[in-house]
Amino acid sequence: MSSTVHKGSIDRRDASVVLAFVLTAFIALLIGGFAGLLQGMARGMNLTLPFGMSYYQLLTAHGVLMALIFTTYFIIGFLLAGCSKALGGVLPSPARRLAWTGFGLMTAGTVLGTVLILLDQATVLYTFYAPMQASPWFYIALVLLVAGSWLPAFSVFYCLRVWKRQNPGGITPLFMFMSAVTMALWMVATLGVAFEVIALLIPWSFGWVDRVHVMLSRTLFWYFGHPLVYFWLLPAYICWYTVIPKVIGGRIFSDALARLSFLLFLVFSVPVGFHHQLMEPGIPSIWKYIQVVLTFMVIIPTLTTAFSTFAVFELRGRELGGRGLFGWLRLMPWRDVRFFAPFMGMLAFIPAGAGGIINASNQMNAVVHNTLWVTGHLHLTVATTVALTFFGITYWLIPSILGKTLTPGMHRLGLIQTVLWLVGMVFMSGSMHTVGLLGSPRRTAYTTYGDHPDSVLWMPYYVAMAVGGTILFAGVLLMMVNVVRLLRAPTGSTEFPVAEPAEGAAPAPRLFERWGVWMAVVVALILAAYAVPVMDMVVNPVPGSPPV
Ligand code: HAS
Ligand code: CU
Repeated sequence: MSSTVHKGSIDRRDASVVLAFVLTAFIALLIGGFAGLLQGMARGMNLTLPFGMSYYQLLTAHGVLMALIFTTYFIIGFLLAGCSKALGGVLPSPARRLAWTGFGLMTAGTVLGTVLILLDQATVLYTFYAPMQASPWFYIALVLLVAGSWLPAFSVFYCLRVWKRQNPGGITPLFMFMSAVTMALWMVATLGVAFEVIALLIPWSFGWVDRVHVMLSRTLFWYFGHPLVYFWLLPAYICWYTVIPKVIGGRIFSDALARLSFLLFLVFSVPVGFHHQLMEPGIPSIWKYIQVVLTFMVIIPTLTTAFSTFAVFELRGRELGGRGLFGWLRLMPWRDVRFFAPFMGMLAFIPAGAGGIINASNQMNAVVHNTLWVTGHLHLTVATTVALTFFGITYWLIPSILGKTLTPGMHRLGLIQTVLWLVGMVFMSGSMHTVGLLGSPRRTAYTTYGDHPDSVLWMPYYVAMAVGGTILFAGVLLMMVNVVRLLRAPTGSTEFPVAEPAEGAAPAPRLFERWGVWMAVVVALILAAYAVPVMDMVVNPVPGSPPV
């Protein structure tokens, strides 16, 4: 093997598969970002779209490439790298083979899906709600993407098994444990969307049946759609819990609390999809109420995460001599992009999460549902908190696995990229939130509502959104430059930062390693939240809808 010349933190073959996922993620970000730029201009500056494209077509491309493709590929690359690292820098061959096969399937799906969107055969937005109908091949592309992503999930589980065999009775390394929770969440969630696509949408789009059960398909979608957002967030949390403490020179605040938070996310992420359907008829209020209560349960692991991350900052800052209430904050490594980008992501999560609580409250949801407020919320959560953390990871991940140096110049470019992103987002997401409260609908190319004076009121915010979108696109371009520069960085070595737990901390309880118990709780809660209302939909079917 040629590892003598390879200076990366993980095996060269592992680095290749990780890089394949991460670079595909960034290609999706570039194309999806361009679609975002155009649609922002179309709306805010009356740009006529090229090639006879429609606003909705671009919006589909933007949503699919950013929310589904960029995230999933990046996450898989990051988790595989961490598992390799936890196994001493080399993945077991079956795990690597699974990852490559998954990459092939996913990429076939991604290419097919993107082509269909560009051909205007799949203008159904990223949630592909029925009765809007796409070409059947678009749904097949989705199946390839989802089923393909299960294979790298199996790689992570396989790594876990190998580690357990090598360390009988040991507590799984934190990174690997968190990766396995993330992938377990993904498996449970994607079963719902796979069922929706295979059992409902594909037969209907091929014309084998002429009507589709709209309510059931949307319910299955959101059974998947909410845990999806936690599938994006948990890898960012892996960085906050295990990487950031090391970057700032500290230790993990509490290994056991970190694991508990992840297990709570696993348990409470799935049985909550109705909070996206609060305004829909056909679901009895009591079930919406139960799912909203379960939704609010995720506030617990969220706040333990906020507490733990800031505790690490404070402990480290005080160790460095910080005094007073906030003196420690000054001593954080502000010029280190590995810290700065994710930290800004954390700050964004305060308004982002608070907005989520508003969304999930039935009465307030009536005000914000289907308005641009929700678009503002999703841009603060996934497109700021998660995206900035992923960017922060990229700055060390690429040079580390390739055996290159993260230069001071790269840090500087990274800081500029982060600031650009934040400024763009303040304009864009800020105006979206505000204009949403003023009643402007989301997913709407233009509205006059019969030239109601309100639509004049909305216009300045659309312009601000377009300005923000333009700044963000500059941020995407700079990120591409940064990725290319990372690939071409001088040979050397960059640490793969994974922190140790604080000294003297109690080990995690054995119960946390009992996967069977936790999966049983997951299944029980899902049944409690969904069994009755879904049975109700199936047993009392509405006539169903022909395609739109
Ligand atoms: Fe959400 C819609 C509810 C979190 C993503 N969400 C969306 C959509 C996306 C999305 C993509 O209930 C649009 C889907 C579509 O296209 O239709 N969301 C929530 C709730 C949370 C939440 C309750 N969302 C996320 C995350 C996402 C994400 C995370 C991506 C990564 N969301 C909703 C609802 C809708 C929705 C409804 C549907 C709306 C509709 O009508 O269509 C929670 O997880 C949030 C919990 C977070 C917190 C944090 C608050 C922070 C506090 C301060 C902490 C203090 C600190 C210390 C950190 C509770 C309270 C700071 C100290 C210093 C010194 C600075
Ligand atoms: Cu949700």
